Amino acid sequence: MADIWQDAMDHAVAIARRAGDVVREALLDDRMVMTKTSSVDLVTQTDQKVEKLIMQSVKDKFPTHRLIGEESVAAGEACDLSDAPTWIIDPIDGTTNFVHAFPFVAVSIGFSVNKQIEFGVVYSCLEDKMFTARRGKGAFCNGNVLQVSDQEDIRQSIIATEFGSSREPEAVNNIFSSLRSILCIPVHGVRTAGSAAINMCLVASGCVEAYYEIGIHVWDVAAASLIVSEAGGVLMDVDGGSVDLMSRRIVAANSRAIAERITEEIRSFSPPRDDAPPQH
Ligand code: LIP
Repeated sequence: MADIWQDAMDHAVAIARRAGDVVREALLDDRMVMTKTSSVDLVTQTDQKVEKLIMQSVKDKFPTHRLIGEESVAAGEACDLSDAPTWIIDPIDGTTNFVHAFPFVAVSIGFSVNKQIEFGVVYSCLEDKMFTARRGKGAFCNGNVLQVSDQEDIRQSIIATEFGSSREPEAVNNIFSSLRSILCIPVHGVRTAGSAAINMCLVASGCVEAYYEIGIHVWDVAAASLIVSEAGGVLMDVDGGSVDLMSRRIVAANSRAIAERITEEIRSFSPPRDDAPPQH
C-alpha cells in the first residue's frame, strides 16, 4: 500500500538539506546574536530566516497542514498540537553551537498526525548527516540503518545531557544534583553535544546509551523521538511515566532498564509546558 505521508517526508528531507546550505553559508558571515528568555538563550537572524524558508515551502506545498516553529512561538504564536497534520520545526537546534561554530548544529523537522509522530528528519548540517525515521519503517543515517547500543549495564555506558538555558542558582543546582548522582553510579562518562536532536540521534546511533534533559521544547525533540524509537530505543518521562512531548522533560535510552535507572537519579521539576496558555 502506498505511504500517504511519503511525499511530505521527501519534502522534509529536501527542505532540511536546503536549510542546511543556508546554515553553512551563514557560518562564513558575522552572526548577529540576540537573546530570548535569558542572556544565554540565543537566537540569530539565521534561525529566523531558516524557519521562514521551511514554513513557506510547507505552506506552498501542503496548504492545509499546521505548523509549530521555535521562532514563531518565540514571537507569540500558539504552540498547540492538535490531531491535524502538523509540522514541528526547529530551524537550528544548537543555536549556541552555531554562534560559536561548534560543529553540532541540526535542522529538525517532525511531522505529527493525531498527536503521533509519523516521520522525523534531523539534518546535522556541519557533519552532513541526514537522520530520518518513518513510523514502523526504521531509522536511518545517510541511508544506513540505525540501531541503539545493546549495552544493558549503565556502569558501562555514556550518558548525554545538557545544562539548559537558565543560570538561576536553583535551576543550576537541580542540574548538577542529577548530574552528580548519575556520574557517581558510576557511568563511563557524560557528554553534551549542545543539541537535543543530535544527542538523541547519538542514542539512535548506539554511540551513547541515553540522553535526558528537563527544559527542552517540543521542536527540539519531536523528530528525534521517532528516530530513537525506530532505532529500537525507548522514551520516558523523567519520573518514569510515558513521555509527553509538550512537557519539556525527556529520557531517551537504548533500553527500558537504562532509562528507568536514570529516572531514579534525576531530581525532577516541571517547567511551564509548551502548550500552557501564555502568561499576561
Ligand atoms: C537547545 C537544545 C539544547 C538545550 C537548550 C535548547 P535551540 O535548542 O537543543 O540541548 O539544552 O535548552 O533547547 O535553542 O538551540 O534550538
